[in-house]
Amino acid sequence: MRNRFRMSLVLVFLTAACGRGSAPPSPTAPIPPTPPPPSPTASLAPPTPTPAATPILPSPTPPAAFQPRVEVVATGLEVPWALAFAPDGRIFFTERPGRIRVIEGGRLRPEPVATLPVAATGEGGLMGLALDPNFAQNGYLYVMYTYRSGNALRNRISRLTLRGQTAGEEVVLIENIPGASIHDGGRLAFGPDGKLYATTGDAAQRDLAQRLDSLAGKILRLNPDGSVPADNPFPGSYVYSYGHRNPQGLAWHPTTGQLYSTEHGPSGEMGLCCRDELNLIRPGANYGWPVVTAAPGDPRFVDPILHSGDATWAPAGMDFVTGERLAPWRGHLFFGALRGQHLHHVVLGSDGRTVVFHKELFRGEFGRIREVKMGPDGALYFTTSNRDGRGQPRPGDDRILRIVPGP
Ligand SMILES: [Ca+2]
Repeated sequence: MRNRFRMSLVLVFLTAACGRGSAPPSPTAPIPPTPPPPSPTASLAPPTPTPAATPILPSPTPPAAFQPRVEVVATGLEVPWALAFAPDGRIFFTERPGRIRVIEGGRLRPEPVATLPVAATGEGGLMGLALDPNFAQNGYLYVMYTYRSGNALRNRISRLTLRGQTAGEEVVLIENIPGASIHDGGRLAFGPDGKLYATTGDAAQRDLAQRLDSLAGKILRLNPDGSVPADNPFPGSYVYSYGHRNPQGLAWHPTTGQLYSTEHGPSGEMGLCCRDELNLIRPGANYGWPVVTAAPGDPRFVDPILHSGDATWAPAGMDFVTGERLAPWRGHLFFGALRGQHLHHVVLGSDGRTVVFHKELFRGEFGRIREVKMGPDGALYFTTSNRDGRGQPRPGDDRILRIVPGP
């Protein structure tokens, strides 16, 4: 099937959305001076001269002549939560009820490579998936999922080993991350520094997000063997950043190596609504939840670089476009919107912090969109989430789709 771009989509400039143009606040939390090093393989986006003290705003360059189309990769799925591409072309993905499945040679294998005994309740279940940077040699897959411990829900991060068509030999890396039927975070991704990053939600206990002795409401950073990296911002702690409500997206800029994360804003807590966030993540920084939301300029916290104001996106997976195939979008950031039912297209300025423009693509066309991931084939993959209990399933749902050059 083909879906043309809707060029009538709203183009919104950030200066209106964020409402603050002056210098960013400097958080009081200790900030180590060195961000993760840039990816050695990143060479595709234009160089980013950033030393200027004042953000330079390149003129927006909407790709007017670019007509992508959408291809169907797989159908009949149940809440595909995360995608991971193996070096040999296989596509691994999680389904939230507990299955790890694989698409091989363009065909979905009917049998999962693993079915995990997860607690698939509410927003929890089998969520994040990442393949080891040396996956071709060691077959390691990393997963994050919700499980039941007595009467409580918890989340854990585990490593599995793939042998043939079966993944097993589970090694638990982190246990007892607070869980709940909502706000479980769950995204896993390897950074360009070779460390494994994970997002955790506040597990509906919002005050935990400000507590450095809790793993809830955080972005965590760990060595692949589950130990704490020696250069983490808080010695002996997995915590990389804190003050998060329910972050569910992680992506590193292809040239600067800087980390970005999407986060769900309040849905009724303290009488607040909406204000979903896109954050530029700095090690050790405090992103404010539940003390502040949106971008109030409180110097104790780091404001988002973009937020949804009074609208709700419910942002999830995200990635930057790289490569030649979608060249007009190279270096642009895309994230899926569940409640917002669209793919959010973001162009950053050369400072990596200013949003030059952003717009909503495919609004309503595919329903809820959860995972977004750049494929090794140069296509941008995304997944629907219409069978998660909050959507309206359509024929073929849930689906994995990909954007390729059109028409
Ligand atoms: Ca925040």
